[in-house]
Amino acid sequence: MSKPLNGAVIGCGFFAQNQLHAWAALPGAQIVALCDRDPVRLAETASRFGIVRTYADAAEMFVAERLDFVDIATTVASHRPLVEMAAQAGVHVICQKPFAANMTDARAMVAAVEAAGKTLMVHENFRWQSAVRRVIEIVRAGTLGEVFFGRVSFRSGFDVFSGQPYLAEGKRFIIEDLGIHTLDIARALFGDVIRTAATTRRINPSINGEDVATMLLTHRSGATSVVDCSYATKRIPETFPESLIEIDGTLGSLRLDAGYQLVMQGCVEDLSPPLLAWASRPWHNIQESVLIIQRHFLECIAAGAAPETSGRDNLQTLALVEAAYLSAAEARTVDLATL
Ligand code: NAD
Ligand code: 89V
Repeated sequence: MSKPLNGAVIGCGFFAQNQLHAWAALPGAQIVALCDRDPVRLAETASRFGIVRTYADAAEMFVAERLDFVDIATTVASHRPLVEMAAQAGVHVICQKPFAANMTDARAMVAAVEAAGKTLMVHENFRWQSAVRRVIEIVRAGTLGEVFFGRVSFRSGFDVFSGQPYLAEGKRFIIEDLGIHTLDIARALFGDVIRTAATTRRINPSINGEDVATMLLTHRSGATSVVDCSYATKRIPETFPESLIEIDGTLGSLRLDAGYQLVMQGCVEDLSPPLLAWASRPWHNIQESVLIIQRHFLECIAAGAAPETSGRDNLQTLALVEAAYLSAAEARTVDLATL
């Protein structure tokens, strides 16, 4: 067996804990260093995962450590400088979503890592959730024939603000944070998009951004899809954090219903994700996808292949986010080629 890759995680906040649990479960990697500018989070996380070498400053870490890869788990404002620093240091990179604050930054980040000849993957994990993955495999196998309609829907009243208070503060909220995942699922299922039209609303008065968005996508394949998301939906039972899917094709239809129930051609298949030892409900669906995407990253490095959710691929998802905001702001259809 080849030697595990040496990695470092930058950002020891809310979500990085999942990434660190997943790394601990993957024999192909070992996390040898941690970085966070918050000393309390850094010390607590280092002690939780038994990681001895810690840094408050990423630049110092890149000088001091011999790394194969870095896993950037900070919020979006720091992504461009950290990705460029990693490219300069000549290491493979994983960067959390949203990959960048705008298309200019995103393109520069992709170019920097490509110039370094290293692998860049965006931690765009929703398309790696096992139930969603099963639906993607069915569509890609052609079982439904030519797909002409799809819907990817995420509607919830779950309090995401207690774990991630910054989500209530930004001018942008649901499309940039959550819609980005469901738009990416739509791309994985139906292919790239040529134009979109979107509406947004803010229902919760105590946050700054939009918490409801509805997006109509025209895919290059000819399929039309609706991607809708809401954190203002009081529903019983609560379905957080499930993405519900409907697809119509020329040979058949399917639905991924609440409770991870796949309904296809009159049959029901239970796609409930496993509860990993370190996971907790209702997050276990997302937590499993973290393990799967990080395993995919290691497999791609070993094979010298581009990750499915590479930085370059993610430019298309990010463009959809930008197009949705532009469409909603100007009440018009946006052609993706203009971005
Ligand atoms: P958080 O605020 O809890 O944690 C971020 C940490 O990064 C903080 O501890 C902060 O001190 C540190 N940090 C910021 N800039 C830094 C820098 N330049 N150098 C060193 N440390 C720095 O945020 P979070 O909720 O963990 O979210 C982190 C990212 O993960 C966000 O981009 C968010 O959108 C994403 N996220 C993804 C998923 C998913 O399923 N893929 C789920 C939740 C959050
Ligand atoms: O997956 C995420 O990016 C999270 C959440 C599911 C809460 O939207 O921020």
